[in-house]
Amino acid sequence: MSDYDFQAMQRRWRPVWESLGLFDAGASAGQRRSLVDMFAYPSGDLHMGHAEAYALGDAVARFWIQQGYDVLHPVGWDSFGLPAENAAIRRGTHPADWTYANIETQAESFRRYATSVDWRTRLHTSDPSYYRWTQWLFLRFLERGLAERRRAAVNWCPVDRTVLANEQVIAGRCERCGAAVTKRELTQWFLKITAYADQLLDDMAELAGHWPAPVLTMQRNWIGRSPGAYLDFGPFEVFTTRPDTVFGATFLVVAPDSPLAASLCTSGQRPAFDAYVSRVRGMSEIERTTADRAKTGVFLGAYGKHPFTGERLPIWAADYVLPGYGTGAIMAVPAHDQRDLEFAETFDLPVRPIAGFLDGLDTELDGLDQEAAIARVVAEAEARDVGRGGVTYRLRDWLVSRQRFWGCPIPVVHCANCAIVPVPDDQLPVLLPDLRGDQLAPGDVSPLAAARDWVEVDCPRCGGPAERDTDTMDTFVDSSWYFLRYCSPAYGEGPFEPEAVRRWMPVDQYVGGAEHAVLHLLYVRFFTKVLRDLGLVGFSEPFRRVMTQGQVILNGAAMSKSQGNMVDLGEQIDTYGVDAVRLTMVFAGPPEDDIDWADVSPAGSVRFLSRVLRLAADVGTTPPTGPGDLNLRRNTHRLLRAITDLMEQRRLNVAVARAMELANAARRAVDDGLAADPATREAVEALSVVLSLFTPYTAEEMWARLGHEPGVARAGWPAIDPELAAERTVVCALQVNGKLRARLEVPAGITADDLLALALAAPAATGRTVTRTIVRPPHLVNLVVSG
Ligand code: ANZ
Ligand code: ZN
Repeated sequence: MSDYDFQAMQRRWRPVWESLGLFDAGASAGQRRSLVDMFAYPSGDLHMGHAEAYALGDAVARFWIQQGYDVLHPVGWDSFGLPAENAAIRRGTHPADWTYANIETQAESFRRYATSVDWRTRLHTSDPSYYRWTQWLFLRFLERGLAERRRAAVNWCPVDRTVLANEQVIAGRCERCGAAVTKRELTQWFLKITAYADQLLDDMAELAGHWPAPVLTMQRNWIGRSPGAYLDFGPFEVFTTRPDTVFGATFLVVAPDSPLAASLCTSGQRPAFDAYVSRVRGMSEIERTTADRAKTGVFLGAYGKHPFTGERLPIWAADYVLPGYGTGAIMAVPAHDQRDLEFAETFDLPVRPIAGFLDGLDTELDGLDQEAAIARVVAEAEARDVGRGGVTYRLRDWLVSRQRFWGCPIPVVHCANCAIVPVPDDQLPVLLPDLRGDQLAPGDVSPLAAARDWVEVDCPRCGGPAERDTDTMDTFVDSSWYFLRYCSPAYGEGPFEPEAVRRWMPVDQYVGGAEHAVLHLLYVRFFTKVLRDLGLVGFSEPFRRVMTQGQVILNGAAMSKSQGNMVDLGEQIDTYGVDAVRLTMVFAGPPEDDIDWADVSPAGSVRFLSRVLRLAADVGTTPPTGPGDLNLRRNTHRLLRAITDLMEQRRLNVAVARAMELANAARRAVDDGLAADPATREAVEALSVVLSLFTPYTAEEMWARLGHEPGVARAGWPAIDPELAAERTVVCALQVNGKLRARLEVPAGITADDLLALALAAPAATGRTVTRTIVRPPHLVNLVVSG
């Protein structure tokens, strides 16, 4: 690494860049673009996952800057949350101490990592100047009836001692600590995301092709729209997706842990029912809905009435029916539904075949296909006033109360006279009291409840004695609107300055981890729609384009502290330098794929970077002379065109591969004695600009060696000469077992891989078993086939 002194480069260029204000939004007269990286949670220093995401996002932002766009690329911290609180309990300190110390550490690493962010945008969600507006927005939700306090069975993490949103329960376990989640009856705040279920689904149409398809699929499944019908069986309605099977219904089942079951149960069945319910309460939803579990349940002693036949149907309670879905009650159709069949077999209940079932409607419509039969039954139910077509969703309202300290206080007070009273806007923010250490230890209620002189206030409405709400908001509320705050981080008149949001939003490119597909990415979409309905923003979707990166893993396994297989970002940077780490991250593969750090080579990146530095030194500062080698010029412009397209498509790893080709071509020219040829200089200057997207220090160093003033980041994307860039094509012979079978027109500069792919896709090759290939780009491919 002798001539690749990354330490010296990192020391030299950082202060120079900072003094130039290279990345200030508004610094260019071009069209505006915004790129937002999912902001960091300040636990410890930046890690490999951050490094990957920031390398990818930064390459896109820097590409835009080179193209002359006026780019907003902000930076901030998602700085409320449990890890800070747990650290404060362990250390006897205040969560802010740990939080803001970590933020400083991360900010320093950020600067060293040389991302093109505008530091003037910097925000922290735990600053009162930020959470004041989180509270303000909560009150707007409350005014619109979109925030509601109600009693419900909620997910409870026994380790973190706080409730969790459904989205934070992964396979029955706490998303954060992995503990098995149980249920509790609590009065809690909910944001009514279900009111936006249809819009969240419908608006996905405009995201298709711009958001990763798996994210959209996960959101669609999470919202889980089921069209069907509500049918009236007397004491209650059921939800069914198969109203056409209603004549096969032989019994009814309700969720045991629902108020409905308790109210229906007769006194004779009460002891058995109570015993059953207490068994069910400790179970997770996952357990309850597992297929081929032995069926359990109790008869409630009550009966319902079939909406069409009037038949008396027994009502059971069974754990496979969940309280939170549909109406929490079903009609059981054992002839059509596997779970109902198993239940009928276990408890010896009738199974009624439903061939000819529509005879029950006394019509000529027997033999309809399923869709028509459903429509027929729904129409008939509506006509007889025993049901109606309807939709249900898997999506539940978003539970936002948390019984923890280090979060945004919920800005309401509870008054014996006036019930729930919002804290007036001009009294915001409701500041957190100064609690630390042991005072934060989780108990059955929020730690804030113990801060009596904070809790006890005068009612803003009647002046009588009242109490503050002692829960704090889910931190996902903080992160549902931060991208808007970036546009005017110091604004004091509202959550964001309308004009600034009009200028920069929605976000053109959002970058972050796919693990947020149904958490953050769904909540942000919901918030944006509510803000639109409040008249605060003029768009419905927050992010035009989303790029989700894979994980950095090691030897095929996820890195984790408990596994002891963490790769330390700081150590990698100390060994290989920032640029080599960044280049390795981007070059490893398509952005969405996982990177196995055992399979990549930061040392290889170092070798490449030292080669390009030498190349720049070889070209040096001498003014070029000579005619300008045409072949090299063609190659340079063709590669620049390819790199431009690849950057647009976010195929960043392939763009890097093309940059490496450009470096090789320039090196060959230098070795052939063309160091002073204008074509060589053009190639190496273009290479510096391209590399400034990925390896800013090395690119700046090259730029200096070529005799330029600092600031390669704003040198401008090289102009591509269309004539030089035009692909020349040549005719390639496709042979099969040595015999000419086809002539393919291919680009003169085609790679062996691309040429082989073309050949294999040709009609002459399809259906053959290729055992060996001979590829000589661009003129010949021979496929050896068997049989
Ligand atoms: C009768 C029937 C017959 C059903 C049949 C299905 C098939 P999705 O697609 O997930 O929406 N169901 C309704 N509420 C339920 C609850 N709270 N807990 C458990 N199961 C519930 O599923 C809807 C179907 O799941 C509904 O349609 C109902 O069973 C059941 F051949 O009604 B079906
Ligand atoms: Zn009052």
